[in-house]
Amino acid sequence: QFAKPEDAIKYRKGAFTVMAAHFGRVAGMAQGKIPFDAKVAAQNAEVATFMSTLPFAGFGPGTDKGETRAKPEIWAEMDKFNAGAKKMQDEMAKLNAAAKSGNLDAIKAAAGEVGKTCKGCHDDYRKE
Ligand code: ASC
Repeated sequence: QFAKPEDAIKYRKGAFTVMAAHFGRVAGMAQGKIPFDAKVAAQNAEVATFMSTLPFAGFGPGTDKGETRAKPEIWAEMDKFNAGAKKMQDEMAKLNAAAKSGNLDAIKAAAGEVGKTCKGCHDDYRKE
């Protein structure tokens, strides 16, 4: 899928960046930092949900070294890492459903759960 390990690293970072941009808009509305617009929230949740499926293809063998903050524990604990990825994707899908409903309270709750999954993995698997 990737010609070189650095291509995979670039890919996964790009996918996380795009996911974060779109999740961030929904999270911003959930936190009252951005005015709530149900249509915009739904559009951004949809993109974040799709993007959540992409980054993990970029953590293949040999992609532990290079321009990355990914800790070696990822490859030593790949099952646990993948379980964390799945949890994030599941919570993001719930946020997507909440955003489609247009219910701000449901969006707030679901966005909080997504944020916890982001932070959990960063605490365990991302260098400062
Ligand atoms: C975001 C983002 C993260 C998470 C994290 C949640 O919007 O870019 O990495 O939420 O800050 O704690």
